[in-house]
Amino acid sequence: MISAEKIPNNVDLHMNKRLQRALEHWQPAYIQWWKDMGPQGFQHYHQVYVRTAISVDSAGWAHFEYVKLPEYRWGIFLADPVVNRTIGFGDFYGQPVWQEVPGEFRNQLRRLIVTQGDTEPASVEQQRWLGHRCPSLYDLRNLFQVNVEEGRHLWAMVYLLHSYFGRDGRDEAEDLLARQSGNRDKPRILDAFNEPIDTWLDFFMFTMFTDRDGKSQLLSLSESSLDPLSRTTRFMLTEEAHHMFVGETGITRIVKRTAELMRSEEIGFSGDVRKLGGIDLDMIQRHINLWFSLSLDLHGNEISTNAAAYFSNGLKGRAEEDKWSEHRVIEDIYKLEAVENGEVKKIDVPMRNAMNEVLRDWYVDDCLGGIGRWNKVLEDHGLSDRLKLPDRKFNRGIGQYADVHFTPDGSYLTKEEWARRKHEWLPTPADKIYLLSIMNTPIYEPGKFANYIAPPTRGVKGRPIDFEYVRTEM
Ligand code: BYC
Ligand code: FE
Ligand code: FE
Repeated sequence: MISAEKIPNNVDLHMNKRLQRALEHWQPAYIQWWKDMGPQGFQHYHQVYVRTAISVDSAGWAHFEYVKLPEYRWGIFLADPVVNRTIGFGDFYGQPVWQEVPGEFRNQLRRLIVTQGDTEPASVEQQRWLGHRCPSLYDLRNLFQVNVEEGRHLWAMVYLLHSYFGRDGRDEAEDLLARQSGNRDKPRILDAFNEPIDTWLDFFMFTMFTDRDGKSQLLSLSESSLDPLSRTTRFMLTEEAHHMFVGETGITRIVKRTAELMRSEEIGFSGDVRKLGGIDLDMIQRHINLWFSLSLDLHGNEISTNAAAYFSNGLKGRAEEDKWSEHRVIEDIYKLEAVENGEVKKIDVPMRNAMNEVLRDWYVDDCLGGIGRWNKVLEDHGLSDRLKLPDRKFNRGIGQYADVHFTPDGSYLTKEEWARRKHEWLPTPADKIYLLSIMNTPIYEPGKFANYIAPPTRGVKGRPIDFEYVRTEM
């Protein structure tokens, strides 16, 4: 068993024997979970060139070494405290932040932390087969980097549960390892985390769009009055940036390769990239439509009393709260596009009740930058095709638009029209079969890349692109 000294941390773990014991008890269950549900086939014989956080300063969390994945040193790190920090929003605006959980908000906070924590191992489970289909060693390493950090994010939430929620917290920490993505009896809490991620196109879309929901939610939790929650999520955000980098640049490289193949002489400049094992732009667009809409759902209902309570009580704020001019938000109104009797109209909602939608606005805006960069690649290759985000009413499963149907342009559709046409806009079973066919043979040779994706512009941490990012060691 790995001992507590091997848990890198900046929370003086050795000083808190009770917490140390609780974590030591949880740790073997975690490692067992990792072996059972983590990257399949990459546990014992492979060493991966990964970054391990060993402290929160910039030098400390960019420490790179080869490790076998189950021996990764999952640590506990809080961002440095902000001196004299005060509550930044809601009814307790201006009061000192909390170092302990107030009894009256215990259940709400536990629920937020559990929901956040549940997504982290869920994503590792969803991605556990991808290593067998990787487009290169560089990408394989990135997958595992994301996986170990999602594992660390689980540790971050378990640390809070063990430290601040006593017995209930310990039970919740165990349940986080008991639920399983896609399990019929014990599924993960939020919808998008129960879909398997079978292809690398899905993986890059997931890290682009769903990890970005991680960013919105972590930004809003980092505003929390519960200071340890704020500090934990602030540090998690530094890792989140890498996950979105993997997603955005992964799609950039696919788009680049597609653009090159479209103009290839071999297919008579016909654009039929599938003849060369490429991924056509329509298929890329269908996957954008899917993962963007699933990730919009993760922001919850447009009108939500939960969200209002979280805000009022100072538990969960808006992303970048300091950019807003007013922080109590008592009289403000949000103009929401609501559906009434099948018609879309603007209605007035008290802003506190619309906090999920306010965060979704921030999210949509944050997604747009990436789309712009993908389109720049198309433009640079002299192509007039463009990728775009679908309307936010498209393909929704949560909220106002869940029972009505819209095209990606936002036009209303009847149920029948939707059933007939949805495969024009969403990935089809044939798409999946095709993607699996071009990913069937993994590429484990350093410096080689599958034909559907361009190499990255640079390697990891100054290493060359053909560096042996994952090596086999018997
Ligand atoms: N699926 O009032 P509402 C990440 C439920 S991603 C299923 O809108 P609320 C990551 C809801 O639970 C970030 N159920 O709820 C990314 C509620 O149930 P009850 C994860 C859903 O609380 C990639 C009911 O509907 N972090 O980190 O305002 C890789 C009423 O809804 C869903 C967080 O989510 C759904 N999509 O909003 C790895 C932060 N949406 O009360 C990691 C913590 C709603 O009727 N969570 N429901 O039983 C929250 O802040 C909130 O729970 C939510 C939901 C924003 C998710
Ligand atoms: Fe995470
Ligand atoms: Fe992430």
